[in-house]
Amino acid sequence: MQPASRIREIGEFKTLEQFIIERQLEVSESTGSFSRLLRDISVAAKLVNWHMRRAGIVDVFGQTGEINVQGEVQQIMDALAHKEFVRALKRGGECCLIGSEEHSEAIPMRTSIDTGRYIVLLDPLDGSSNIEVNVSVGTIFSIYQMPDDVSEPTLESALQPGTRQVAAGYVVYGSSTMLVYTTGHGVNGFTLDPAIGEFLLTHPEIKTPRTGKMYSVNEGNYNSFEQGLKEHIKWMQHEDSDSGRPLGTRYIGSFVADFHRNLLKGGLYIYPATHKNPEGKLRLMYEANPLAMIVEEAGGAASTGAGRVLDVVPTKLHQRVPVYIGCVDMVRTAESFLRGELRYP
Ligand code: AHM
Ligand code: MG
Repeated sequence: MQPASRIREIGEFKTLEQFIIERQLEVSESTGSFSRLLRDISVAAKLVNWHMRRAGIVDVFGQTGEINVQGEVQQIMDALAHKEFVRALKRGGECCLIGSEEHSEAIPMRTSIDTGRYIVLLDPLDGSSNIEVNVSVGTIFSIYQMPDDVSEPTLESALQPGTRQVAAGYVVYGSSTMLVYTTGHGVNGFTLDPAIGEFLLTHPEIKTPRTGKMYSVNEGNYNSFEQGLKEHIKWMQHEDSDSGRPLGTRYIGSFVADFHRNLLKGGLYIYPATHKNPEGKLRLMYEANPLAMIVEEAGGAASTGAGRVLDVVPTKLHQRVPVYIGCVDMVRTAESFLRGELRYP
């Protein structure tokens, strides 16, 4: 009798490092610089994962007592994750400038290797208010190249639209730890095998479905949503078995985790403008743009409600933006409701 599914041996999987080296020509150069940059990011991710897996045993829960640039209470793990990424990128020498959710200014790298021309923008620990209750959190990163005519790494050189990203990715620290990234040539996912400490290619060429059965939004804010979104939500809740409605709601409150589930299973994540956050809550440069690049590469879409996320021209490192992201048909339907072309009831 055949077993229901064959258990694959570790040696059958390609490691992240092997994969990166094979694909390094995708980023228009062959110096190995980009491969080393991704290696540095994956090393930091493993260290953050290590801290995370020990949370509750060692004293890394709780708040630092600092308020970050977003006006949010900084968690100890936020600060630890930020430190690990900055340290790994500094040591690696391929990155000349970091922008982090946990630091008000862009951070130029002072490194002995001054060849690095990559800019890394990141949310070191997204959804960190969820850590204490054992809910998935993540890291999101966006990679740009310094413009050729610029020699000094400054914030201005980092303020490029999302279409100029050379790569983007995230790490989700969940029931397993996964790193997912794209260089604009497909989306690939790697699962960390804790036994050998390697990310293994478990999810090659990820594609998101055209449409899905789930939507993710903080519905507690319903009263402050614009009319089109209110109608869209009521439409998604309407019973219509022919079109598969009502849709289910899944909302973790960790963007990375909600996004990851929707990417694999199909769904729509929304963080709209609200009274409290009139420009939306999520940050353009290190939350919306990287996940927008990934979702588009996987066949989905990302919109501000008024246009493509990747086309927004940034003016500030910590700029916020409304986000409608996920399956392409679901994003287009949301836009139609926002424009008033679709109405409910
Ligand atoms: P953070 O980067 O400070 O963790 O904030 C972003 C998070 C997202 O991960 C999540 O989707 C959202 O904020 C949840 O916000 P809310 O609690 O308002 O629903
Ligand atoms: Mg975040």
